[in-house]
Amino acid sequence: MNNRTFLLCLDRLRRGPCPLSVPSDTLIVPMGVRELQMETPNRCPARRLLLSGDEAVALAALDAGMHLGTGYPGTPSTEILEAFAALGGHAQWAPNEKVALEVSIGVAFAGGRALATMKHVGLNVAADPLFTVAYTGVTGALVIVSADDPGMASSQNEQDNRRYAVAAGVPMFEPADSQEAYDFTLRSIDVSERWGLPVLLRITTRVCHSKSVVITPGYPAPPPRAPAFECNIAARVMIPAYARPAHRRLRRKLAEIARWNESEGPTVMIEGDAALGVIATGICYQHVREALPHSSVCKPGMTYPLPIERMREFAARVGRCLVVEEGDPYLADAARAAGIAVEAAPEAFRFGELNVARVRRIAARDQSPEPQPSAGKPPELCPSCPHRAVFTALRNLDCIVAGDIGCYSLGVLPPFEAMDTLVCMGAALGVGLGMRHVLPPEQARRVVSVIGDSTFVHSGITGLVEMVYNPPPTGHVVLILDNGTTAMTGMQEHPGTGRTLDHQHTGKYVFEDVARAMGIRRVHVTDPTLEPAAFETLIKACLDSGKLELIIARRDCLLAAGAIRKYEKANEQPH
Ligand SMILES: Cc1ncc(C[n+]2csc(CCOP(=O)(O)OP(=O)(O)O)c2C)c(N)n1
Repeated sequence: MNNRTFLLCLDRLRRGPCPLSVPSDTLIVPMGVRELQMETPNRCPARRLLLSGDEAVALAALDAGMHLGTGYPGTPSTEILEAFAALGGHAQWAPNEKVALEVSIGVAFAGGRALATMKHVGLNVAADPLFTVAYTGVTGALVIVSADDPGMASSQNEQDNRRYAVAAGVPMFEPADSQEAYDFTLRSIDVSERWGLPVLLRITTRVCHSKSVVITPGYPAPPPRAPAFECNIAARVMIPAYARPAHRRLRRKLAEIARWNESEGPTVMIEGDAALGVIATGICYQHVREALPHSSVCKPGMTYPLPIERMREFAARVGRCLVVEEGDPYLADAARAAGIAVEAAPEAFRFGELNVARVRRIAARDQSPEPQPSAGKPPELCPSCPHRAVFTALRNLDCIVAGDIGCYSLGVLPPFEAMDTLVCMGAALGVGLGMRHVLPPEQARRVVSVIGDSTFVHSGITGLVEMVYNPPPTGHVVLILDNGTTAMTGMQEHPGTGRTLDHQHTGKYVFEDVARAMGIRRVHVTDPTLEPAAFETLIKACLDSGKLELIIARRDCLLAAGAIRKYEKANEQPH
């Protein structure tokens, strides 16, 4: 059975257009990945499961025999690789998203199936290889998950990564629930292998984290080919002479995929009230079904290239054609550019997530002020978090703090209010150096760059290279907050912990050794919680020295410390 026949069989297993409307006599197994783990090696019986979107992607990856899953943690994508590993898949954390994508490209060049997972801003880091792998194409399958966070539940911006699919020329699927997260992962593999292109699986917070029913087909998906190297220099070495035809090749493939999407793509059409038709994708489709149950609906599953002719026919069949989407007016712009008369939500709905109430407002053209959600309890550093000692010292010394992203970002809030900038992962070093270069000396001498251990590995190291290469006249002080884990996203390992995703012993990236090897002579390793006054004195001395100073504040995260001890002990046992 080939991939496409498998997908057809999968379709036949479904009952009704909305997987959430499972008939009442249907047994739903409320099973999470933990229970599924018990089922191996017969991984693929017909099952009805209750899974989150992230778990569904992981299960599909497993069922499809994905050779490798790699990524960098980031809400709401983190659980995909964790679930994939828990199910028995080969999963690993990369130092950052760019490396994760590059490793995946290597797997797919070698004819294997690869899954690269990241949050939306992670795709910015991985954008360089993304744009060019669209030209090279792949021999096996490459599925790139972009988990977007409209509403910024846990992010520094709410960029809409559907734009990346268009800009890079990468086909894109958008699941609306866990069933589609499972199905579209398989479809992504199919499209990737059929056209030899990377495929984006764009998924948003609510789909990632909500649980809904998943039906699996009852037999394993067609097995992947065994990876083997085939030389194809013109396809994979993107010097201009080979890249020019590669770009033309990409556009031809995208035109073919567009035709396929019109005729065979996973577009759901619901014939309802002809007076109101709604075009919606992803989680917005679920909100529309609840808010406007009688409306006609057009839900493209592949959203790049769009099934624009099907959208045109749909719009022509209904009186009023409304586009309901979170984030940018991506669908509305595409429809209008194609001459389809659609109505888009007013600008106010571009901000934050949509929900059923907001969709009702959009449909009613209600532009009255929206009720403000009640202010919740502001987040704060845990009691006894080692970061507290650091921010107490920085506040007492009145430092100008170029900050970064992690639990320690909470140093910006009371009672510390000791962070002055936060842009993106790794920016603490460059931003701090920039300020040092131009501020008057008395201010420049107060500037400190503060960065977490996982963040330093992700993208801080090149900032340290910059510091050594272009040192400011007043020197600089960098603080690495080494709490032995990636705390913010749920305690993931990283190269600095010396343990793999599943907590096994591996090669360790030692911050102080790397810094010394780079020529930084003044490296201080200390526990900031042991003697807070001495720690503060150390920072003051570093600020006053006018040299390049690196302080590694090392103390395990309180919430991770017990587990870290357990992993280390287990790793000491002879295997
Ligand atoms: C490009 C990018 N990838 C991932 C994330 C999600 N994220 C934010 S901070 C962070 C790492 C935090 O770990 P660490 O630097 O060790 O600080 P801690 O939370 O442990 O204090 C991650 C993975 C992000 N914001 N941006």
